[in-house]
Amino acid sequence: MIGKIVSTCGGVYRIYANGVRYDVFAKGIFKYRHEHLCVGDNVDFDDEHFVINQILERKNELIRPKCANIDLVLVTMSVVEPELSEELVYKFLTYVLMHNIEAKVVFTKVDALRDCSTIERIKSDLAKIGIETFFVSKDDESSKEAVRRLVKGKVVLFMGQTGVGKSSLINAIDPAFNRKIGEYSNALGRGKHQTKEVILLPYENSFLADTPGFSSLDLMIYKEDLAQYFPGYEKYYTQCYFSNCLHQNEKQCKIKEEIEKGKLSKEAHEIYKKLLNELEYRQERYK
Ligand SMILES: Nc1nc2c(ncn2[C@@H]2O[C@H](COP(=O)(O)OP(=O)(O)O)[C@@H](O)[C@H]2O)c(=O)[nH]1
Ligand SMILES: [Mg+2]
Ligand SMILES: [Zn+2]
Repeated sequence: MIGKIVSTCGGVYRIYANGVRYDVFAKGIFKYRHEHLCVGDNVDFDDEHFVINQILERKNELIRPKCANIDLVLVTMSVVEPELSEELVYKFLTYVLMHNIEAKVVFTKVDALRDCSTIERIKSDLAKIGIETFFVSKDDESSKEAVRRLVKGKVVLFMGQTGVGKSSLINAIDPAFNRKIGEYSNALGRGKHQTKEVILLPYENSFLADTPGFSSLDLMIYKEDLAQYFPGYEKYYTQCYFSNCLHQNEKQCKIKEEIEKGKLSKEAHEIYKKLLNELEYRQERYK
């Protein structure tokens, strides 16, 4: 039978197939071959002996949070607490885009937003490069409907820091999920971790992935990835004079030209330069 791994716990895999959940083990052969099963995997399993026989080919796979076969990532960012970080939005987006997965941005807690000017500018910058943004609040009916439409028929992963309201949003889609909500802790300066690992929640003909909060430091992005996949840059980067252009002071840099023309955002490029300084070159990985 074919099913999807929706969660794992202590070597037991929970599989969802045709509306039924099965708890199954993996054959030893996976360990032997160093094949790692993960949430999101589509597998062929034996529903009499409860073992997984085979992993079906993955269309994509993220390492953090660990999940396979994602159709859409909703980069989730609070506009109040934890404080809105435009830098983090771009970092998350780069990470998702470099895995060739579609991304949209959901700004949460708009009920608590006082000044809209920054958020409007970010929204228009993202619109320029074809990234859709949504503004939601967990108790607002039209927000709930918008998110329900967004997730229809897809495997959707909510990515974002602890405390931005990922679990709240999932509960807003359907209260029956009853996801634990973490109190945002001012003392710790971050939300308490309530979601320990990725879990896929079947919803109508979709799957919603609730994920543990993680810090941006967990993301492995190298300078070369950033130069190619920074949101909006992939379309142009092959047109730079140097094939390994980092879009700094190189001659005939297409990215800089597009910024001059107003096609790409200046503010975003400042973030790009800041991130570039923080990241490592890929070759350093092998030291
Ligand atoms: N004001 C406001 N608070 C929210 C909203 N959504 C979530 N929160 C609060 O933010 C905190 C963290 O929410 P949670 O869903 O656990 O975040 P997660 O860690 O991303 O899953 C909780 O105290 C929620 O009550 C919202 O739309 N508006
Ligand atoms: Mg949560
Ligand atoms: Zn360039």
